[in-house]
Amino acid sequence: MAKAAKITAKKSTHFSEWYTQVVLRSELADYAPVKGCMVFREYSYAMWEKIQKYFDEQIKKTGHKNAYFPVFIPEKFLKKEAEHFKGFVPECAWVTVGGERTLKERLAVRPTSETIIYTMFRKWIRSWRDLPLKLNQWCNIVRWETRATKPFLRTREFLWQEGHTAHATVEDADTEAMEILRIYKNLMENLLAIPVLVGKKSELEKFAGALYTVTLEALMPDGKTLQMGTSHNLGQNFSKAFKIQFIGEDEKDHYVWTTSWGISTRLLGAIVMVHGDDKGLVLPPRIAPYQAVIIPIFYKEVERDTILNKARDVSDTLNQNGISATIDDRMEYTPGWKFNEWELKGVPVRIEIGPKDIKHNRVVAARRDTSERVEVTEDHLVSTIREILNAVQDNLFSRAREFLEANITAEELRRIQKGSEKKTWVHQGQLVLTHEVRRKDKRRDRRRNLFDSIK
Ligand code: 86X
Repeated sequence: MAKAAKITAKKSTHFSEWYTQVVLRSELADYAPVKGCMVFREYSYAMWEKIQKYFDEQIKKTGHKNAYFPVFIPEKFLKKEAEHFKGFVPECAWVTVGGERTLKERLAVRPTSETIIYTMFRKWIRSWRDLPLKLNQWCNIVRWETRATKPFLRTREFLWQEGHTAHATVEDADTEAMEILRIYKNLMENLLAIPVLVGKKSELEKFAGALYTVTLEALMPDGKTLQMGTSHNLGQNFSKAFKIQFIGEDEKDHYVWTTSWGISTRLLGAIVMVHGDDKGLVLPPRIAPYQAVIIPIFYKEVERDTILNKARDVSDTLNQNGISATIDDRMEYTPGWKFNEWELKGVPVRIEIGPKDIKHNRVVAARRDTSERVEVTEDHLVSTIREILNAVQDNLFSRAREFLEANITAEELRRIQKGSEKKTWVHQGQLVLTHEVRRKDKRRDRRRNLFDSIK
């Protein structure tokens, strides 16, 4: 029998090695035979699809539509925005040859799509009736990283969504940037069970092309923060560079106000880091490809058919009731071996069915997060498993929130408030502005209350 993959590095002492082992051995991802690139294997891609489904529904509800723009960006487009992209250009990958011909103008492989999308916005936007224009694109992104690669966290190619919107007023752009933040925060907290702090970047840290940049940051177990998502009010910086004007109701020409925002497959790395333990992945039920794994346990051949049939019944019942379950009926592995494997893969609930359980019309359910085992009578199968899944989801979020709150001190908050910190945070729904921002930008200050309500 094959030896079960095991995590040997300890999360508390060898965090980086632990992370890599978990990602590879749980079969979330693999290194690709291309430097700096990774393969999103089916187990992690299923999670990305859940993120896509959730976010897609939310943005459709708020009036956004999906579109797709070219992966090749002519160099002159990026040059138009030289000021805003300063510092980024070394990160671009370039196509210089097509077929056998050297190109007259080299093409960047999409590092972000502002320039190509705003080139089209210029063509499409004519009057105030065309606004707001709210588009989103799901795509891959290439950035020529030179630092060490980490699956999901830093690779030369990754997947994301980028939203790009155009509005008639700065207030509309503010509202848009804030609405997306709220969707992001809900996604991170309710789906991924990761608490985040929302904060406005300092003038130094914001995207150079933005009026302001707001990000959602999570605290990782090694004490570092990870940027989970970002939303920019780009002001009129891009509309001026790309000449995106509309005729207002006042019949005068105005430049539009734009926003852009994104989340990426980096979120999958955050799930691993925040919730995983020394046995491997621990997946929040709402993002887990399988919420329950059913393991039939039999000692004699005669028990086999009865138990497998029961396992199928249980699986069908759960799946019909919206709980995604799978049976591990592989004959070549022992139940103990399977327990380890599915713990490594972080499945929230394991359901064991043995001869005694059949006799008593019950199954045994084991929680991945607490290792707690309970007997579940068949009559209450669906409701009990549903309760357990909710309990796991809640517990993972509470654990992560306690860690965050234990590690952000009142003193830190005061330091931030005094303005010695570069970042400004929204903590517990309360925006904490730095002294610098307050003093320098009165207009922004007037609009500050918009952000106070983010919960
Ligand atoms: C900044 C800005 C913005 C849409 C987001 O943060 C969310 C989604 N875009 C992205 N950024 C760049 O503009 C950029 C540009 C080039 Cl040319 C590059 F090579 C790397 C970049 N990285 C970030």
